[in-house]
Parts: sequence; structure tokens; C-alpha cells
Amino acid sequence: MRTVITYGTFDLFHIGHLRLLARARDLGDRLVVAISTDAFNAGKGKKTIVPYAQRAEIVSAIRLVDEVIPENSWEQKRRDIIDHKVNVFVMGEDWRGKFDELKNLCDVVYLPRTKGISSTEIKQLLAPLSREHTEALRGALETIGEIISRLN
Ligand code: C2G
Repeated sequence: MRTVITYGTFDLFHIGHLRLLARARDLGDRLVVAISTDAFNAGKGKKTIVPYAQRAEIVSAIRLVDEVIPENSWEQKRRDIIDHKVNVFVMGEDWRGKFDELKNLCDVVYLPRTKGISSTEIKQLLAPLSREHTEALRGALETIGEIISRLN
């Protein structure tokens, strides 16, 4: 029984996350996914849109995933690998080299990321629809309306 583990925030779950989990699962017989808690993300300086409980529920519902655990700290990986008898540690290549010290415990594999999609890009796409942007737009339109009425 080859166990694979991977870690991530999985905010605004998208195809890049799914493909990473699918390729991680293909490296073994079972897949454990450690999901960053909201508190841990705050420590990473990462503001998530979707709260931990919902991110965990979404990833748990994926057929490829056998177990979801919380990621509370950077340091827990060694403990997780031992406790879950992990054979393969997987991360996207944006983390290449960052976890090589785990090679004395298990295989460490960095997988290519899926291009053209990220939670950050999704948030940037949605930003113009945010309340402050629509308020600013409304103000600008009122000003333009006043200018036009003065010109008439
Ligand atoms: N990913 C990917 N392709 C994308 C976006 C993400 O393959 N287009 C991968 C990342 O490389 C990572 C995983 O999906 O392996 C989860 O990505 P994030 O949720 O952004 O995770 P991150 O914030 O990098 O947290 O201790 C490690 C951290 O918890 C990783």
C-alpha cells in the first residue's frame, strides 16, 4: 500500500488543484491531502475566500482523495509522513527544492503546475465586481451625468 501525501490551501477549488491531486494519486494507492487551516494561511499571509471547513469538505468529496487532514504548521510534514506511513510526498513545481529535506523519509516529487489558472488569478478577475469597485463606478457615472446635464 503506497501512500501519497500533498499539502495546499485549495481555495476557490479549480482544475489546477484537481489535476495535481489526480497526478499525485497516480503515484500510489491512497492519497492523503493536508489542507491549510485559516489560521495557518493567515500566517502565510494568504487571505482565503473559502473557509477551511468548506475547503476540506470539497476536497474530501473527491473520489481520488482517501483522507483529509488539517495543515496547521510548516513543521508538521515530518510527523505526518511518519504517522501516515507516507511513501511519496508531492507538491507542485512552484515548491521545487523547498521540501528536499524530507527525502530521508520518503520519495519527494514536484509536479508541473497547470498553466493559466490559480486562485489568485480568479480573485483578480472577480475584483472589479467587488463592492468598492461598483461604488466607485457609481460615483463616476453620477459625476459624468452632472457634467452632461451642465453641458445641455
Ligand atoms: N497547483 C497546480 N496548478 C495550479 C495551481 C496550483 O498544480 N494552476 C498546485 C500547487 O503547486 C500546489 C497545490 O496545487 O501543489 C495547491 O496549491 P495551493 O492551494 O496554492 O497551495 P499553497 O498555497 O501553495 O500551499 O505547505 C505547503 C503549502 O500548504 C502549499
